Amino acid sequence: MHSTTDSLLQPSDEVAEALAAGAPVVALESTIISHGLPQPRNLEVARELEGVVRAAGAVPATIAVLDGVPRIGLNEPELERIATEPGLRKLSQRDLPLAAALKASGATTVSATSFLAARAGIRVFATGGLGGVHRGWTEDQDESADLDTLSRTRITVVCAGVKSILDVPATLQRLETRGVSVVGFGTDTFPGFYLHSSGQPIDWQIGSPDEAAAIMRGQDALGGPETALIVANPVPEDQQLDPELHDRVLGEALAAAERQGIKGQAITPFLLGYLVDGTGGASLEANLAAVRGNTALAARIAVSWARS
Ligand code: PSU
Ligand code: MN
Repeated sequence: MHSTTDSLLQPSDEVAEALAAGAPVVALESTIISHGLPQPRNLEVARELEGVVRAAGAVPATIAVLDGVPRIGLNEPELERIATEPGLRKLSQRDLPLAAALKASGATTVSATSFLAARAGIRVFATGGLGGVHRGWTEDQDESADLDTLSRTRITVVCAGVKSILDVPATLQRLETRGVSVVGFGTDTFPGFYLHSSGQPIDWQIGSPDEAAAIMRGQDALGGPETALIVANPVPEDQQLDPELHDRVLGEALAAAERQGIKGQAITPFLLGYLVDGTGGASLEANLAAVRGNTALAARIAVSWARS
C-alpha cells in the first residue's frame, strides 16, 4: 500500500528553504493568470505580483499543477506555461487527485490554491476577488467551491471581497453560516472587487498587518474547526471602476451569459472577459489595482506573522 505520509506536493527550492527557516511566504493563485486575465498582460502581471511580494521582504509561491504535480513556487518558464499554454485546465480542490492521476496540467483556483498552500505550510495567500454564490442561485445552485474550502482550511486570504459578478449579500451569508472569519482592512463595508465598496456592512475592522497576525494567533489558540480568515482589502477609490459603467456593462454581461447558456466553470472567465471588453479595458485596470494592493498587504501580513 502507498504510504500516507508521501506528499505529492513539490515546493521549489526557494520556497522550501523559506518555509524551513520560518521566513515569510505568500501564496499566489494561477487561475487569475490563465483564465482571469487576457494575454499577454497576464504574464507581465504574474511576474509583477511576484516582484511585489519580494519588495516587501517575503518569498512568492505561485501555485499550479504541472504534468500532474502540484507545484508550490514556479520559475520563469513555468510561469510562462501558466500564462500561455493552450487548453490549460481550471482546477478546484476536487480536481486535484484527478489531475495528479492523469498527469494533467492546470491553474488552481482559490479553492485549490488555499488547500495546497495550507498543505505546504503557507499561511498567507493573496488573490483578486473570491468566488461565491452566483446570481440566480435558486435556479442553478452555482456556489464556488472557494467557500467550502475556506470553511475547512486554515489560511488567511487577502482579497478585494468577492467578485461583483456574484450575489454579494448571499455570499456573505454563506461565509457567516460556514464560520469563515471576515475582517475589513481600513473599511467597515465589504469591498466590491472592481469597486471600492459593495455597500454591504462588515462587523470587524483592522488597520495594520500586526492585527491580522494577532487574529491568526487567536484562531490557532482557540482551536476548533480549521477555518480561514478573509482580510477584505478594497481597491483604492481613485483606482476603482466607474460604478455606473460597472453596473451597465455587468448587466449586459449577465444577459449575454444567459442568452449563450454559459454555465459552470466557464461563467466566471466569461463575465470577467466581457467586462474587460465592455469597459474598454477599464475593468482590467481596476482588477489589477485590487490584486496588486492585496498582494502587497498579504506580504506585510506574512512578514508580521513570521515575526510573531
Ligand atoms: N480573482 C480575480 N480573477 C479571477 C479569480 C479570482 O481577480 O479570475 C478566480 C479565482 O481563481 C477564483 C475563481 O477561485 O476565479 C472562481 O471561479 P468559480 O466561480 O468557477 O469558482
Ligand atoms: Mn461555479
